[in-house]
Amino acid sequence: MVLQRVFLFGFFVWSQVVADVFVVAPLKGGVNTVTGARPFRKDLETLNGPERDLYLQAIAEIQKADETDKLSWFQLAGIHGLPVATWDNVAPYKNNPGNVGYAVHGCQLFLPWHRAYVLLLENIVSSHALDIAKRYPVGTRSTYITAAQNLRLPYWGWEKKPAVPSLVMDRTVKINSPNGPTTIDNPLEAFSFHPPISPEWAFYNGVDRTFRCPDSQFHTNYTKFEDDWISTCANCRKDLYSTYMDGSDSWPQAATGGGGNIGIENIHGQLHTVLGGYMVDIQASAFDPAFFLHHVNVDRIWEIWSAIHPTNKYIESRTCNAETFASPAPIGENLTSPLYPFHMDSRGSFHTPQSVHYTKDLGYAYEDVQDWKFSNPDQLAADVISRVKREYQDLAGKKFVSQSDTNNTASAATQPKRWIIDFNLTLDTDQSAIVYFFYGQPPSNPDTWKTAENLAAFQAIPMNAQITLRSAQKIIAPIDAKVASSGNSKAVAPPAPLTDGAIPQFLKDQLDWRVAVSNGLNSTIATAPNITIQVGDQAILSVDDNGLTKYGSITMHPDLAWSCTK
Ligand SMILES: [Cu+2]
Repeated sequence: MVLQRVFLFGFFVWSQVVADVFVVAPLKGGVNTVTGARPFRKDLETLNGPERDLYLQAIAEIQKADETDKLSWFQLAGIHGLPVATWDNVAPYKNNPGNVGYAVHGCQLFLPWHRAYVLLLENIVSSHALDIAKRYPVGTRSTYITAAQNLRLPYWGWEKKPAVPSLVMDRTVKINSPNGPTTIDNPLEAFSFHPPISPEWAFYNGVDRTFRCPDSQFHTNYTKFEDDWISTCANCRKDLYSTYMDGSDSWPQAATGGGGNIGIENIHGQLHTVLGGYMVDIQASAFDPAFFLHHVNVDRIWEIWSAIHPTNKYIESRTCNAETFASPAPIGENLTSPLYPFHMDSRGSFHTPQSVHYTKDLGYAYEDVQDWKFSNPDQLAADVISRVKREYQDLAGKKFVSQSDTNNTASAATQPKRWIIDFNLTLDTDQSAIVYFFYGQPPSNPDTWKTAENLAAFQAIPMNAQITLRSAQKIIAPIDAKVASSGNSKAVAPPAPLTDGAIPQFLKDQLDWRVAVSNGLNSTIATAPNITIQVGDQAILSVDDNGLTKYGSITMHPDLAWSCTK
């Protein structure tokens, strides 16, 4: 093993002694220090040959490592939530902290924290891969060593197509090992606890293997997952495209939502919720091998957004009302906030939002954002935008505004607008939830809600996500088209064209909502959720040559706010 374990022993009793600190360092292999070119974190679907062989074997080795080893899958996954335990000697902020891990959610630190977390696994995978490569026969050894040096963690590009890659689902995989071709248990399909899982996980008690979208026997039901993901994915693609192209320059809004932006964190929550099982529970999600595949993609989404918005102001100094294993609430958010428990150097300093801001400092890149090829950020932005437009051809040009609004563009008095639901949901549950908004009445069968013709918007909220009060803003689907196609007696088609002034009242009259909760096994309609809804509008100010849309500030209509318990 060539892991960067650093042992420092002071010569004097008063010198700082930091024993056995794991340093999360940028990988150097394959990095061109002259041009700045860095190996890609690849789409899992394109990972092949020696890199695929090494990656799968490395993950399998980490999963098999003894659970007392801090670099075992068990302990690495445990950093995020359960078990509530110290990692790398980073102490809890008080004795017996609540049921929390080190991970930060619902704050600006969400993206930087998870970037450091993914980099930690990348360090360990790289180290295993180099060891494994050296075991190959002389004839192929040098090829495998080069592959190991270039290996970075792959991602699951879940927004690219509504299907689960076979490498995520198959129970076994064929690889070329140092001893020749062989079949192994697929380490990306599940993690098996060993020794058996502790009773601390009441919900999962007795099930020693991670599962997804489970049936009543706690077996993964992929058919259900793929069906669900097809409809959710259509929604998240719109959210993502809108975040890239229509969203504001504001970093906090892009990261966590607000100002008409749903936020990358909320988009990421949809996969957690729909994949279900371990993934839906924030406290247990990191044990599922899909977690890191998912979070590499989330990291990629952040990287794409940053390239498109080169002048964004990263991290607004403020506090965030969240608590973690190592920090009491509220957490201070600024460029130098420590990202516990990830050590940046052998002296025991922690990574910060600043230290993980640029991938060029972290030894990896994504094919979508090849910064070293461009002499300035604007050229890079133009290249990334053209890639995004190609990837989202089906959505390009659709601005999610109402038809009547676009019809009104000729009028000097009105500007085209988009409409936003701003909601505050109070729900007493520790289950995951999905809140749906409809024009008129929802269909009676909750299973059809996600694909209902009169669906205006929906938002998935993972389990243990401070769900008792959750607010978000959703851009709603074009009003006229949805209402006209709903064929629902309760939804009344607006007098055409609906004037801007009449739309808020129309929405208040027409918007209905429901909340479905899930314990990971069954979905039920939530009891007694309370919601406060306001609608807002946002003028479309301009569309630049690249197709990037600028919006005005949101005008809320608080006089028409309504509150409701079901
Ligand atoms: Cu997380």
